[in-house]
Amino acid sequence: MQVIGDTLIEADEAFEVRLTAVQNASPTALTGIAVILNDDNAAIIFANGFE
Ligand SMILES: [Ca+2]
Repeated sequence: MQVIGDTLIEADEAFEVRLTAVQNASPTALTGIAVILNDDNAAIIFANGFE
């Protein structure tokens, strides 16, 4: 699966993939959950006099 990255700070996102009516294999149905973790960080800016 291709992931197109960006630099926006976003919440983690999840989606579910269901395989049904699988033939010639078992189990015949599968469910998986994928999570896209945010990998962007907020910049921390220090103003004079603050740390
Ligand atoms: Ca992002």
